[in-house]
Amino acid sequence: MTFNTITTCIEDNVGTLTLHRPEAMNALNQEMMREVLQVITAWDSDATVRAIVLTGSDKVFAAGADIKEMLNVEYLDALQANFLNDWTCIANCRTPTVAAVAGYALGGGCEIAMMCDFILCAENAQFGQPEVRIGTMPGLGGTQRLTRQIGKAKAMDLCLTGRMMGALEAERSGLVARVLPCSELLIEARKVARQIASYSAPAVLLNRESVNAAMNTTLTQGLAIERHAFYSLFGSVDQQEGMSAFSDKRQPEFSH
Ligand code: DAK
Repeated sequence: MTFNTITTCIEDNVGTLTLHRPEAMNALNQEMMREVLQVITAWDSDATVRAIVLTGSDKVFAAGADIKEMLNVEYLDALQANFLNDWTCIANCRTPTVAAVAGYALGGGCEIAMMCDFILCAENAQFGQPEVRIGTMPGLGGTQRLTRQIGKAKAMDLCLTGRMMGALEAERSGLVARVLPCSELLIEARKVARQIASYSAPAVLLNRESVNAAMNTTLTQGLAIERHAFYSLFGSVDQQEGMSAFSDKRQPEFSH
């Protein structure tokens, strides 16, 4: 597959999708959205792709939705076309996703990074929801996911001032899982993704669904979901293999 706004590769069961519009700070235009949707949909139905890394360049992950493309959009057009909604394919994808963020992740850029299962970032990363500065607001989860991930005080601070948050503050606040030297970001993100891809796919799936349930349910409901997911893995060949391998002091061979 060849694309105009992204590049892709699959290696060791890991798909890497790189946003690539260097002339526009990787602004998220509709062509990019269609290309990302096409790739994520294909990889999500390909059992050999067991983890996905979403990244940009070493200067910018994405500077938000394409402002020039939005200049002339009117209310009814946006409403009826479900404008920009296809970006949610990242959040809805069932394959584990790791965002590898270097440089700016602003507006929609920050929002698609937050749609991934977790974010690794480089020391030069800058996160922000600057939409208020151009008379608008986040529309792809910024007010919701950010508030759940870093709490109301910081979410309000970012959304109402439009300021940027650096890598260390993002890590302290719980927005990112790890901060890495710029030169190691992609190498490490792929290593992490390969590690996830090496584990039993059903176990990864249920771990993921259970953690996600914690974001959307009460504690009682979440604990019940976790308990049933845990029990269900007794029905998995890979669980037997994993536990046998531990007892036999050998590496497990998962069949997924
Ligand atoms: N859109 C279009 N072009 C952009 C852009 C953007 N978001 N960001 C940068 N560019 C373009 C610049 O216009 C410039 O193009 P030329 O003038 O060279 O043609 C080129 O990229 C280089 O940018 P700068 O010259 O500005 O570079 P600097 O290093 O000086 O500054 C910057 C980098 C990232 C700090 C700055 O470019 C910037 O502030 N960019 C805008 C950031 C921003 O406001 N982002 C939020 C956009 S609104 C929804 C889904 C999504 C959304 C909403 C709803 N639904 C599903 C309903 C999302 C909304 C947004 O993200």
